[in-house]
Amino acid sequence: MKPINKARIIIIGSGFAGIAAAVRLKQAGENDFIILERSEDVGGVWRDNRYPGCACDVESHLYSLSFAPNPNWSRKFSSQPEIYAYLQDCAKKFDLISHVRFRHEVKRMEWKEDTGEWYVATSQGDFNAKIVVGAFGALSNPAIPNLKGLDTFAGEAFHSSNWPKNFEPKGKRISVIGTGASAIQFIPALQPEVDSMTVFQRTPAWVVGRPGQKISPTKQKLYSKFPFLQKATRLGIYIRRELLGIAFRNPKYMKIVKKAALSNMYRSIKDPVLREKLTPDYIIGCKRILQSNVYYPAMAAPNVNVVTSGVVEVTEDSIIAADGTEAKVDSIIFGTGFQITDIPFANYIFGKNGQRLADVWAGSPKAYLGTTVSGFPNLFIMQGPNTGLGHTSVIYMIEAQIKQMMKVLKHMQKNQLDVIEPSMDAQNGFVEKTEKSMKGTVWTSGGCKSWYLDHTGRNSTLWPGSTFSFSRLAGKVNTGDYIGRQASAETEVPARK
Ligand code: N01
Repeated sequence: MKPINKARIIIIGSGFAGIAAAVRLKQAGENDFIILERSEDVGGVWRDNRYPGCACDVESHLYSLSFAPNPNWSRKFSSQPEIYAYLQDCAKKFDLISHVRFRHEVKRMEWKEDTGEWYVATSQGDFNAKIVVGAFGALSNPAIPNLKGLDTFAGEAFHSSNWPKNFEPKGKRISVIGTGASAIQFIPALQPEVDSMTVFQRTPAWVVGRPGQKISPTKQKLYSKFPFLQKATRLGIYIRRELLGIAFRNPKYMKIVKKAALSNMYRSIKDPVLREKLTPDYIIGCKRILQSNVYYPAMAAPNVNVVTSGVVEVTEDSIIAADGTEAKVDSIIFGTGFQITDIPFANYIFGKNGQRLADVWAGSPKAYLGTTVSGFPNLFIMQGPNTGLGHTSVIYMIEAQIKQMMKVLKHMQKNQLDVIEPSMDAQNGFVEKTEKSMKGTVWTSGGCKSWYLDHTGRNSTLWPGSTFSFSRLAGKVNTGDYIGRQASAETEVPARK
């Protein structure tokens, strides 16, 4: 295992977070970095998720990088190809491509205490770096249920994030498992094409309307000519979403949003039995609020059957539900989400004393400001624990995390520190405060079982406060919260204030 490559900083992943981190490093005059990308192109989840109907449910003028405004968004909620193209453009515009090592999948990372470096083994050779930015993405590894008999199924079976390029739904009997954020987008896109569709719904989702408003060319030109107009639009969306965030923390206000969701459903679903099947029994917002104008009409279509009983078995040509329903199908599509709290990357990261991140976390991830982990020096995890959101753009949180990272790097440089990590006390303090703020929110008291909660019942996924409160925390370095040292120092010394 001989390192063949060296860079001061390694960024893993070239999605939104990887690109944003790279740009900020460059802007600070740091050019000694490489980006390890397991795929053949930049773009992360927006490169991988190509299912029909794939779009963002946060407005593009907010769901984009603050330093790379795009006046040409053609829709309020852009579709996947446009977001993917935006990320490709950013990588070119900021001259990042030469930094990317494509088809380099990280297999293992080990912290070397003696040299104060990370050893990073990839599918195409080994690397050494002082600093690692883990921009692996929070939703990049699909979760597929381990269904009895799935390996005997003769047709196509795939996850929504691995949509086969040549998949032809026309005239087929399709089965969809899951009714989450992705499924509610591809179900309406497929429904008119297919012969029949059987949707296996475990828990119904609350779905509010989402007008697919186009942004007129005139408006795009105005944004281009007068950038402050675009900034004002972005700010308007940001404020509106932060106001909505207040209701997530005070579930009694969620009644207004529930009304909007019910009227969205009642507009399209006239059958009382189907209405009952599709009406959730938990407080809206407890699981991600979904947005679609076309989901309910598709679910009401005569070629769609909704089964509310769990799937127990798959045979060569059918799916069998717990209530005995058997649906003959040609293809199975899993809209079953991603591995969130048992994140695969934690299995291959080994910190101080050889401790594995997955063992330290034990399925309940904890980090200081969601970004750094005690015992794992010089590692910055983007979209780490408690940085997810239920109400607005995660790109804002990613940029706040990067702000913290840049401040820490500057602090290291100023104080001639080679190695830094948060103290365990600081990390515990952050986690405790976050948990306290989580109490009473719709995510913990909404009466649902969501992927935000880990196996201990703790919400280790979301940030419970406003995004500006996180940004304020991340915008400064509490030097007392970090432990720093020089690589050659024999004992650790607290970083100077
Ligand atoms: O996954 P999900 P997704 N048997 O977790 C069901 C982001 N996203 O891929 O609710 C049967 O939302 C599960 O049922 P239940 C966004 O953050 C963003 O759709 O657990 N069913 C649920 O219905 C989103 O939250 C955009 O009971 C099973 C579904 O599968 C995240 O990605 C667009 C099952 C999973 O829903 C994930 O979305 C799309 C089983 N064994 C996605 N296991 C934007 O626009 C799971 N389910 C930004």
